[in-house]
Amino acid sequence: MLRRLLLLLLAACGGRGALSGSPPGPAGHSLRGSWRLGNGDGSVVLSGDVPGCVHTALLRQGLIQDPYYRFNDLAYRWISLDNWTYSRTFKAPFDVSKWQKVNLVFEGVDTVAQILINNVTVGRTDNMFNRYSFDITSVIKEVNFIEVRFLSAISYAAEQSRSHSAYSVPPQCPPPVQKGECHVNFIRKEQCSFSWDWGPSFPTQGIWKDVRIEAYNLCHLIYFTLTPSYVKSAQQWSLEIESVFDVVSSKPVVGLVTVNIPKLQTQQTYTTELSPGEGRIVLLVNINKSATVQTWWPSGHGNQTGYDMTTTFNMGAGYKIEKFSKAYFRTVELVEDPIPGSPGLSFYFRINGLPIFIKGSNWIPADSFQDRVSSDMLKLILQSTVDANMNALRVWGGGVYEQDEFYDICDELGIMIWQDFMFACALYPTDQNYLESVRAEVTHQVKRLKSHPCIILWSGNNENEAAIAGNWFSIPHVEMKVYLKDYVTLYVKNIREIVLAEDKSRPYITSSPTNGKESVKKGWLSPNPYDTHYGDTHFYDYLSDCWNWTVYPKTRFASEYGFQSWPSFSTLEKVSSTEDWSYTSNFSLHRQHHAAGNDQMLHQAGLHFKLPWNTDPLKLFKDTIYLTQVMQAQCIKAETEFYRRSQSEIINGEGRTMGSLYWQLNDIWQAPSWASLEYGGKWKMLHYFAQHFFAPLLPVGYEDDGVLYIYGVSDLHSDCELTLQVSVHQWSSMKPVCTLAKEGVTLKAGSAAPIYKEPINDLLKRCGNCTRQSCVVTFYLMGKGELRSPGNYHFLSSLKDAVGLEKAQLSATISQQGDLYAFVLQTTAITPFVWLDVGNIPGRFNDNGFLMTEKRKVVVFYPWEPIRIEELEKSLSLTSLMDIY
Ligand code: BMA
Repeated sequence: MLRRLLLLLLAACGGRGALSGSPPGPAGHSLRGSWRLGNGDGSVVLSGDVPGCVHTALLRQGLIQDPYYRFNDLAYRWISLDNWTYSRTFKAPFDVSKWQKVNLVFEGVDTVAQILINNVTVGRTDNMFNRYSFDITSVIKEVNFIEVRFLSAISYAAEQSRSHSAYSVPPQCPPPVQKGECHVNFIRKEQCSFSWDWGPSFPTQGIWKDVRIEAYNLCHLIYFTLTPSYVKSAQQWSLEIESVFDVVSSKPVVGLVTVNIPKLQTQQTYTTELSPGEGRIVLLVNINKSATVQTWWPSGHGNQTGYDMTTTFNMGAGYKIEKFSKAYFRTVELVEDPIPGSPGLSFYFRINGLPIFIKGSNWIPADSFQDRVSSDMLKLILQSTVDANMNALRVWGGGVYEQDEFYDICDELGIMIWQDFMFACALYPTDQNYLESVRAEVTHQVKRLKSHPCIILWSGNNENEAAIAGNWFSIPHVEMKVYLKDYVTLYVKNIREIVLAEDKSRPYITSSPTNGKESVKKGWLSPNPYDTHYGDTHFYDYLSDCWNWTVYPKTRFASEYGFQSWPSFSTLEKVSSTEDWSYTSNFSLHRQHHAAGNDQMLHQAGLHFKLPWNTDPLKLFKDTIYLTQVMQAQCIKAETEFYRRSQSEIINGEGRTMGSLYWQLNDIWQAPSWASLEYGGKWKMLHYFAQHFFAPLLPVGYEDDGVLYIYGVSDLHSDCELTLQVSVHQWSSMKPVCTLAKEGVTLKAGSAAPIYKEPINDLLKRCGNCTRQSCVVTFYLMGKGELRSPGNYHFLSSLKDAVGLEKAQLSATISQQGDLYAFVLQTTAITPFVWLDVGNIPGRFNDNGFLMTEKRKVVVFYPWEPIRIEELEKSLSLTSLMDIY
């Protein structure tokens, strides 16, 4: 939003009167476009786009292949080890002598660079997340030569680590399986760009955001932010408008500011005075009490209403700025209160006064090369987020603070954002230069992002409290003190202080996972940040049986948990060649960045399924991919359903789980990972499952001590009267052996409660000749009108032990219906995990990966681009569990 505002502002004032006597408003001129790019010794010279990076420039010029192809991440390591220079000439777009101040503004430089204009060094950069503004008033001429001389991020990080000689700041290097670079914690750059356990090492260099010249007299608006608040005593909304100016005038600048929100019948005018230097205007606009304010709600809970608003600054001497923005109204509270019957504290979010169960996932960078993350791609992934019934994402601390458009879309779609600061899985230095750089970064990012209603939380880092508590880096006890001190210095005395000063409207936590207030009590570092009685937890266990809910922590808030799977063959095919297409190829090993990951997937799958077997190696590879996706979807279903059904109860002091964010939403490249969306946006089976297990109304089945329980889970705002339908099928027959309808089930708004209970033995007896191996239980909830839950099921045994499951004849006929396509599926027997795959055709189904107990089912395909029915017919492959043996 802010970027849009700035552009509007520049458009409104840009260049106006610039060539006449005394220009009133500022002038702006972007230096986007084609630059000259050369490597350290001048042996490689090409043109490169700004915004952009060296890798994508080389790729566009055909000087390298797709960096994601096969083993190219290793082959192209030289690119990041070299020191590149971007340069160009440009004409001053205006008569520079007419302006009091001319700045060179970089919205983002990646990362370490010296900036020269006409051979004069005008500044240096060392932080990818900072915004840099250099005063070039005395340097700029009519025709100019600008150079941005980069130093390799890898060499810089190594050098910084070497010169930090007093004590080491671990980890030195990532584990070898990640094939990455060392000392990333010494550079303020996307931490996963030096490799991660799901991503390649591509430490980019480049000007990754806009760069422009800004010229002004008098004063210039740098930041403009809106923060809503609700004053309970007055029962009134107000809006804090903060404007930060650079004032170049030697005298105070007096002006009039008018704020107008027509739909809320609110218009106010203020007299303001800016003193020379950096000036701030903070205005509090009280919203007309007779207007009804529609609040902004998370997806699934209401509309995302925003109000058009105009702010006009009349700063004298004809200097007028008009800003058009959207004002949103919502409150957020992180509730950490005692819970009767439970030690510890709650940990949940209240939005507009309503406790909301957080459903979603964790966001990582959508590409190693940020300039390839298009707005179309963001829209697609974020739309897929709400389409899967999610209402939140955590922007994880090892990536980047996302581009403005990301947050704009989240505002519009109602996706709540848990925003980490960019520190992850490491200890960090706190020397003066480093801290200053971080302080500037945090100040900038909070100012840039705080107007977004989607952001509901600031969080200091990813897992760094846990790293100290668990002594991940084997620091001898006697040396620990300095690291504890550094931790508090960074996340509490600096980051937290800045956040509290800049934004009082949202909660701040120091880390994830953390024990929240309890960690604060323990000097900000808990001995066990994974404590289920406090704060949030991360939980990973690849060895235990994932269908067994008793292995999961009954936590207050599950902010990370997950299992890996392989992306589909059509996605892998683009970056591999024939010899790579097996589960144990060098390629398959190379793309797996998590030690033993490929084995863990087979181990987990093997607990409940027979592993695929085929003499055709390609079929075997595809079937194995399919089974890893089945395993992942089923595991995360079990775990998420456990968290959702734990929201209203306390058992042995644990429970009241109010959030489930699985790890991870999206992929950075084509490789095995925890993601539910593949690189490019294709839905894995898990994402289709998420649509069900995150449904607003859901029945959840599980067993405890030989008893089947069904819970009702509701995110609805009112209590509802429901009928629970339970059916039992023999695997060998499509006709249920028994059905049962339980009427008059009431489920309270925003709660989970047991609605059905039956000992398994009774159920088996009641339903003819059922055994655990021969039968399966399915169920759904039905309410008044359209209200209906998705269907759910409970397996009574592992499917590898199932008796009566047949290889079904499964077929599909496709017909076009407007922009959509209907797939009529027919089967001859009960079919578990039916999977429709249309290869590279972009789009998604309305359902997939399901258990088919009916003979016929219609599935709808939503294409993301116009396609022809013949292409769908040609690309379609149907797979189900029994097809892989
Ligand atoms: C979590 C994350 C990431 C990692 C994931 C899977 O701890 O914070 O660091 O990718 O686990 O290992």
